[in-house]
Amino acid sequence: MDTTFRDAHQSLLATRVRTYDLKKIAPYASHKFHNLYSMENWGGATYDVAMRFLHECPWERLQELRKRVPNVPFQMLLRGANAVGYTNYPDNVVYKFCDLAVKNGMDIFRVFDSLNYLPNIIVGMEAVGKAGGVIEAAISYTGDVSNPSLEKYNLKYYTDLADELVKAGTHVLCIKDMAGVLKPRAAKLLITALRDRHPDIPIHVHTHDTAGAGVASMLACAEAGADIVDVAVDSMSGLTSQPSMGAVVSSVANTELDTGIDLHDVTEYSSYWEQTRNLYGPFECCKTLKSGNSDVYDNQIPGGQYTNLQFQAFSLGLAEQFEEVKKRYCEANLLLGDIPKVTPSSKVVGDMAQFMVQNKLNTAQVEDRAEDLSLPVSVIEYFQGFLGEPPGGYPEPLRSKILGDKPRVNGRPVASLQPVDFDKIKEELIEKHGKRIRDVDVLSSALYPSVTDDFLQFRETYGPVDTLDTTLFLAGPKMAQEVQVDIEKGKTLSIKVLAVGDLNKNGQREVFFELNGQLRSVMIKDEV
Ligand code: 3PY
Ligand code: ZN
Repeated sequence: MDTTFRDAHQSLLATRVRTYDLKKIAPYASHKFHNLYSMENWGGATYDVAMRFLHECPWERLQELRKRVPNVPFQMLLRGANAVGYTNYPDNVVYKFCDLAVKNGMDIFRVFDSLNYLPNIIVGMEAVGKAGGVIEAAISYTGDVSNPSLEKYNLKYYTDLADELVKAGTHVLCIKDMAGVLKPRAAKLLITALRDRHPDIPIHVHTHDTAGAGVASMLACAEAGADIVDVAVDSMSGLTSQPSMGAVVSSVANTELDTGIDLHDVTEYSSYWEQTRNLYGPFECCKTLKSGNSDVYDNQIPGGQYTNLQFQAFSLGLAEQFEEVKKRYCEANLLLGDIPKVTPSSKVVGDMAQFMVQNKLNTAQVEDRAEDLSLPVSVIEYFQGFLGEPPGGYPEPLRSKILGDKPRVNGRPVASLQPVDFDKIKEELIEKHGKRIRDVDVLSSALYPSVTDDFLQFRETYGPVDTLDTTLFLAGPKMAQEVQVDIEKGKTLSIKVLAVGDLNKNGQREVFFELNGQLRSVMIKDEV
């Protein structure tokens, strides 16, 4: 599977790659990589970021890509009962989401739960199945099955969970190594065990290359009987992204695992992405992340979160603080019960780690003073059971000390939630934004109410900014530069900024420009 259109840029460029740039290369991918198992191009953080930061509709991205790639299965990441959000939604939201996703062109849904909590995974699986999608249930990999002293997440833990997922009807079984901690020897042990137990189920492995061993691990998986591994095109691979497509393709060329992909095509594809990546300089992880980091084997921070935490620490001028956060992250994980760490459980561990750093607390101090600390909301909610149940249960007496008499949820967190009333949301949206509200807007609003409101408002005010090229979108036009904007097929606007007036008493400036040769002006709030 090629992850370039989703996880690679989620991990390296803060999920900022725009539909504009995906659309341009989609036909090439369709022609040259028609024998991919799938292209991952949707879900995870892309849904939220598309609306919140790119001011574009995630559903239109899916539709546009589908038009350009009719022949390669599309794959997305579904966070189980969290769909493409950060919190549990009532089941009817997850069902509706999957239904619309299939209708808009999605094929394969990788479904996971951040605590490997089976009831949450099963909600997602059932929703995908009902919608007619391909169910790829994922086990989030944590620990190290090649280290006999780490007993909690041993081979039996994974094979038991795999048995449950197969019994629940998954079409494909995925090992989701979200931090990149599946070492080659562990990969061989794990995939061999799964292959022996389930000879017929397709096995798909996902990893991140944070330590630098990703290619070796994916080769080990393939040799042990995995059917599909995840890679990103070379120029969007490595570090916290997936291992390199070109490296994997070349390593298995002329063997029985030959992918049939031509390395020259990978190189050409990579060159497009190399140039495109340059457009997203402000979001580039490489500003701070310069090399592989094998400390991920200790801290197990997932790819996207690794770059985020590092970026946060560096932008506060506290580079040394990142070392401290990573140490506390390990401790916070153990305090919370040694859990899989992936959205949103990784946020709980990250929030706890940062809280410990800011308040200069170690594990013993947290345990001693738990009743009196103002812990982050995410941590309290985790202990209340809002995410689901962690493997092996909650650590006690810490949980009781933290919660006191706060309510606790037993079992599946949303089992008692009222279904969302989509008709009511639609009415409210029409009242605010007019009649052009579509079902996909209603669903966006059920998932992200205020982000969707802002997105719809922005679109009404400024029009579809996804037609602007990326430099123009991120940096704006230079004075006297003539820019072309294709608003629809055969309709191009030519815009040239001519002059910017003085600041008036309302904090605005008059901007003079030419639109298709006609002089125009507009008042714009000065935000500098
Ligand atoms: C996501 O949930 O967005 C992830 O990529 C998890 O690994
Ligand atoms: Zn990932």
